[in-house]
Amino acid sequence: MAAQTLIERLQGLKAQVASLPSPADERELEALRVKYLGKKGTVSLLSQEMASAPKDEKPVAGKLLQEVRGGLETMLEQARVRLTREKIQKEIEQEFFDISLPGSEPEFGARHPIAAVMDEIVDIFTGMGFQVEEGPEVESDYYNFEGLNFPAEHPARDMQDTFHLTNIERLLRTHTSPVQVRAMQKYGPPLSVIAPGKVYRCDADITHSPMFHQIEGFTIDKKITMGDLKGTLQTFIQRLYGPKTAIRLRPSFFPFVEPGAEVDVSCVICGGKGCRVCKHTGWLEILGAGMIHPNVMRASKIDPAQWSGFAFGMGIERIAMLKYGVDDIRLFFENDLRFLRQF
Ligand code: FA5
Repeated sequence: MAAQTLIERLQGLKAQVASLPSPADERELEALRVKYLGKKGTVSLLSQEMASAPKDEKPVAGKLLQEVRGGLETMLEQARVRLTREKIQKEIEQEFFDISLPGSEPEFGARHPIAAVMDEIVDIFTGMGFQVEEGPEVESDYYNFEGLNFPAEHPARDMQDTFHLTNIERLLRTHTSPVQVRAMQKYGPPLSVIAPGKVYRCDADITHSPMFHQIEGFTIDKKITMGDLKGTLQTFIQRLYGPKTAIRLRPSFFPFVEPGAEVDVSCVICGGKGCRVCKHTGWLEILGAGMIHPNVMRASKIDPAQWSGFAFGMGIERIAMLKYGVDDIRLFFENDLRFLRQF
């Protein structure tokens, strides 16, 4: 029998492909693809033969080859779509989803009570026109003490037990007051600043923590008096604890203010009648304050003959303890969820 021509073989292949059963699964699909369209597949081998086919056969053979390849590709693609659909359908039928089962409730986080109280206080002061400033927690001796009128060797330095770093000039700031000097030097007067942040002291018991938070505030302008200080603090306290809360100022000493004062609020627990929390005095001490010392102004090249200002600083944990009736400061830092979930 004479050898078949390329055209005859292509016609045979075309008939064979037309009667191929559609593949039953993905393995069969892949086997068909390799058998006909793979690198060494029938279609590829026949297309290589095209080069040596007689010239007059080439147009017919080329057309046949295209029809065979096109037909195969269409058939395989349709099979792939059908198999994928069947697979998904099977999965849907097999999967059992009980819509009556209760869902798992997502856990929601919340602001830490200290962060929430800080935000509330900062909000009250920004509402009165104060701008927010921050300073570094690793501070120089100059900003933490010297520039605040604590000369070297001055006994007032012992009022705040300091964590010194290996370099004697560097320390963990013991209060937010250094931001006073930094902000005065940066902006000059007139100026109203509120400075929240972390501070550190070598101190630990149920009302003292080695790391705690303070908020500093100060205003410098022409003719600022103690009356402005008292009015500002009274407005702040009444917004924080309610309109019936009273404040009183008692003389006190801080090197960077003159005169200096401790500020008490009428007890937020008993309303001033006297209870265990206020030790039956009716008052709670919450912050230090005073008129900015002329030496602090001079350190920032501000002329105390022209400008005057008040400053105050408060411990946030103490304010939060009073606000929420918490009697041990350590609870704020243990991060026990049973405690934190109560806020
Ligand atoms: C100061 O730190 C002054 N810088 C405040 C000030 C600013 C006075 C501006 C005048 C003008 P004092 O050392 O009293 O002051 O601390 C202020 C508050 O920080 C205290 O009333 C207390 O609430 C809080 N505090 C102090 N030490 C601790 C501690 N170890 N743990 C938690 N809170 C503390």
